[in-house]
Amino acid sequence: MNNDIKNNWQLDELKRIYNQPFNDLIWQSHTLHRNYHDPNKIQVSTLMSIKTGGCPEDCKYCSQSIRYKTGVEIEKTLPLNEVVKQANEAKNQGASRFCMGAAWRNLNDSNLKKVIEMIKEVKKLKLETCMTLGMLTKIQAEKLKNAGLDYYNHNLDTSKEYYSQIITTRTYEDRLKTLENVRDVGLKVCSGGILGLGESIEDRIKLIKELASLEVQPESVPINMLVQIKGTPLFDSDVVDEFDFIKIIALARITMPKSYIRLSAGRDTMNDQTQALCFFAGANSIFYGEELLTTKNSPINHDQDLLKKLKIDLT
Ligand code: SAM
Ligand code: DTB
Ligand code: SF4
Repeated sequence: MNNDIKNNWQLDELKRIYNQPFNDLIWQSHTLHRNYHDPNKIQVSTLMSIKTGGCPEDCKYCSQSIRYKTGVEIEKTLPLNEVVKQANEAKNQGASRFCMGAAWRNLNDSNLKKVIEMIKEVKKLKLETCMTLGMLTKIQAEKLKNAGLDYYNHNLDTSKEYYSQIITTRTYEDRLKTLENVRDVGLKVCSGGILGLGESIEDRIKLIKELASLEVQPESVPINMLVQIKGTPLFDSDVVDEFDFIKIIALARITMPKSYIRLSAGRDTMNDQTQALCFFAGANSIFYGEELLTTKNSPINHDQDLLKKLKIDLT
């Protein structure tokens, strides 16, 4: 237990919760959601790719791995003024957090200097800052924290058991180590995963178990639906049943009641009713903006209409 939050869930217990009748599961998750959060408010983050493509890693879902022919053009790290310009636009559109992502295996020292400048400038706009730059050492994490970074995103992606089917160039333990480094220096942790990689339902439940078992649970938990990218090994994989997706959101809410659960990539292909059920089940954060990193997000005017219909306000 950590601050009254249970983090010693057993797999059998989680399976029992997940396998309840749909209405019982959603009732349970929504009830908990109301105890910890305002059900009619969501947090919005805007994503920006500060360094696109050419990544040496082999993540089988990713458009930015150099190993797959996906048509994504390799770009250099973007200049500071471009980052500040996009952060300003995000703020004007209502985002409270600006997340900067780079197609790196890990952060190196010359890039560290550049991202520190970005953090400092984005902070001046009174936005929360988040970065996702690959693996981090504790010393690097500390430097980012000192520059004013609020959150670091590093996903576990899937279960420990299924992970090696998806990525071979770094281990699950490497990912856990980065999360530990981030936590140790006092940064807030954003960590979640992807559904639709060909994993079993049990793998999905195990992913949630891993996240919920961290000594301090992540403040932010992005649940992505695979965006299928032509040219990657996972293109044309079986699509996730939307009820199964909603059930994982519910399980994340039940096991991590205080966390923000982000309905992340994949909203573009989800209908409004599915998204509304995800919000009911406990999702209370989204990415807002025309683009994710290299793919389209749900259009802003569409999101605004949906939130208006549901009478959900931005935090
Ligand atoms: N390169 C860094 C890393 O992998 O840690 C940071 C950027 S990476 C694109 C961040 C996360 O985006 C991945 O861990 C993965 O969970 C998610 N992601 C990447 N491509 C995706 C896709 N096609 N569909 C859904 N999620 C994806
Ligand atoms: C996360 O969990 N999802 C975001 C963010 N963290 C970095 C990334 C989604 C990427 C979707 C595919 C793309 O646009 O390339
Ligand atoms: Fe590289 Fe990150 Fe894409 Fe993996 S997910 S290939 S590490 S950019």
